Amino acid sequence: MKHLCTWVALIGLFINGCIGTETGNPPLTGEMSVDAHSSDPATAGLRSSEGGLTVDGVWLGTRELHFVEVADCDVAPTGVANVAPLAIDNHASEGALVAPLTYEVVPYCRMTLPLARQEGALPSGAPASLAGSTFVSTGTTPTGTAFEVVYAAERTIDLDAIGGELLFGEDEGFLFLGFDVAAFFEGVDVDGGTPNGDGVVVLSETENTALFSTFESNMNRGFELYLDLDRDGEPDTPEPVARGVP
Ligand SMILES: [Ca+2]
Repeated sequence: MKHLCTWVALIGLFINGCIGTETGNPPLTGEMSVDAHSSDPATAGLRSSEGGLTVDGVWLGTRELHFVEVADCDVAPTGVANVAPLAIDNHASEGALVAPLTYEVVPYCRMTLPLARQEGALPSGAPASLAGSTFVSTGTTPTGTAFEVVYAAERTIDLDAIGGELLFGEDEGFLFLGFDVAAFFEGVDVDGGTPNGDGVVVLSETENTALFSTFESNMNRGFELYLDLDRDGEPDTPEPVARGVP
């Protein structure tokens, strides 16, 4: 019996070694809620207007999301993803997407978020311009003109820790990844754009390029990470713990 117990203990160690992490501990699990929101509805509101733009579409998906440890902050992340790829979806619709999260209790300096290109059949309700694109936002201006922002290029957004590091303790791996439509559209005079033949103001690399350029320079800082320890799918605090850097 003693030999059997020894073997069971050794097998246990072996299994722990296989599923463990660099710290030797198995990864902790949590959740990431993902949703668009607005920090300033007077600039851009979500599904309703408070005098600014009304945004009804924020279409994007990602490849794997990684937290980068402080010790490896200058290195591109490798290894197991902290969050599996997020399917391309409209994050301006009602309700947050909730994705499983794995993490360790180690200081992270950033999270990397590579946008995914839409390939194959379009998701239900998606605008045609999403085909081959990595980001599309749709809505209407205060004067009722429809608009579409179409971003076609590959882009990886680094959300840098505010205050130097992100450290999530046990039971603290509950986060909210937000896409702030007010940050995206700050200073973008969509009503000043030239509509196409369908009456839609399209902002892209080839249409209304000056407006698109302003949007693009805003874009990264609209990606924000907050704590959501109460797991209500909303940020716990007004200020994020990490934000996209231009
Ligand atoms: Ca919350």
